[in-house]
Amino acid sequence: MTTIAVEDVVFHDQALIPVWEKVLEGKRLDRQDGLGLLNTWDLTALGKMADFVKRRKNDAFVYFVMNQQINPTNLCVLDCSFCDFAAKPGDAHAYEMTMEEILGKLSAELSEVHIVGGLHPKWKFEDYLDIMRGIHEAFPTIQIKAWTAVEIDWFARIARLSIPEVLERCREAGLQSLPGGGAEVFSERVREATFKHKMGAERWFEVHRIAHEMGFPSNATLLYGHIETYEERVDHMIRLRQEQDEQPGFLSFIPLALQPGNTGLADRQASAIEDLRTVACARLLLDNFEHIKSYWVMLGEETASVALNFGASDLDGTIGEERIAHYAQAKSALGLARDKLVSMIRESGKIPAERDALYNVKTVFN
Ligand code: V47
Repeated sequence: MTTIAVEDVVFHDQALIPVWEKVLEGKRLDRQDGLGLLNTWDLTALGKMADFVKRRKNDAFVYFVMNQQINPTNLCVLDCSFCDFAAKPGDAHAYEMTMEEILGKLSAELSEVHIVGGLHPKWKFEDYLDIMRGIHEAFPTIQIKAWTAVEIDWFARIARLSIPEVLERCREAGLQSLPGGGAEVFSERVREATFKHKMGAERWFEVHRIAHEMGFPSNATLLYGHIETYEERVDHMIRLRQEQDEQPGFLSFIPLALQPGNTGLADRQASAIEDLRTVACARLLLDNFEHIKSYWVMLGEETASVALNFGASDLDGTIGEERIAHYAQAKSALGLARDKLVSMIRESGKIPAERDALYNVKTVFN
């Protein structure tokens, strides 16, 4: 374990000192502490604090996975204002992937396929199961991380099944874990204003709790950089921490920076400073989460690399091709090669570790 003496961190923002003392004593941070972290301009001290906690948890390792994202359709019955990806029947950008197209994007060297898409107005639960079955049959070694809580809830409604029944059918089709999307911001105010036809926090937590009870690990996200307040960001993280105490099962937390595109929700993407504060705050508040992801697709490669010294311990993966952020005009590449991820991690002074979807380490690049 790496240790840092108190005097190793020079504080220009004196308000951070009591927070740092708590960190050193291993005490849990509270809402006020979280707000102090999000409001600080003392980025150097903040980064050191978050990196200290990151090292205490996972030493100098930063993880990544050889993965491919599949967004099988963008047809969606919802109308969330932050989403440029969703389409209605007849829209020029509406699409549905065939099984052949999906399989054509996969190869046996991948460890994970991450599947998430729209709530298609016509597809049946069987159609979604067929996607997993088809992948699992063709590539049995690729682990399937699929469907947000919103989709699981949708399957339950269209198939008239309970959540445990839906998840059991998904397990039979090859599902191994759930991604963390659909969480957005657990604030009723934000939900009313930006995604009022989508499930709220209670149902999101219910689906994840059932998944965890049934042995499916999952992730959790936060969509930030739009109309949410710092208080709402912090409350979101604290609520996740509480759930992880009660029913553990979250593998990683992923702050998602809004890609404004044509959403009209923000004039510009959150700044790099804002991104780094959010990642660091998450690392320091979420003491029971093993990993904070630096999602390069939405942060951009540069900020994502810097975030590896602000508490992040995971870069997600090669991705292959992602459409949700890119329909909202994300400037990042569509996919990155393994070598690129390794060099981004090395350049940050960390040790690259290739993992599978469940964080089993495959190769350490010393
Ligand atoms: O739930 C939609 C978000 C999420 C935009 O679990 C947007 O490992 C930014 O959940 N700008 C889906 N974000 C993606 C997701 C995810 C991503 C990476 C890793 C994992 C994981 C999960 O994307 C949605 C929504 O919150 N989203 N539109 C946008 N314009």
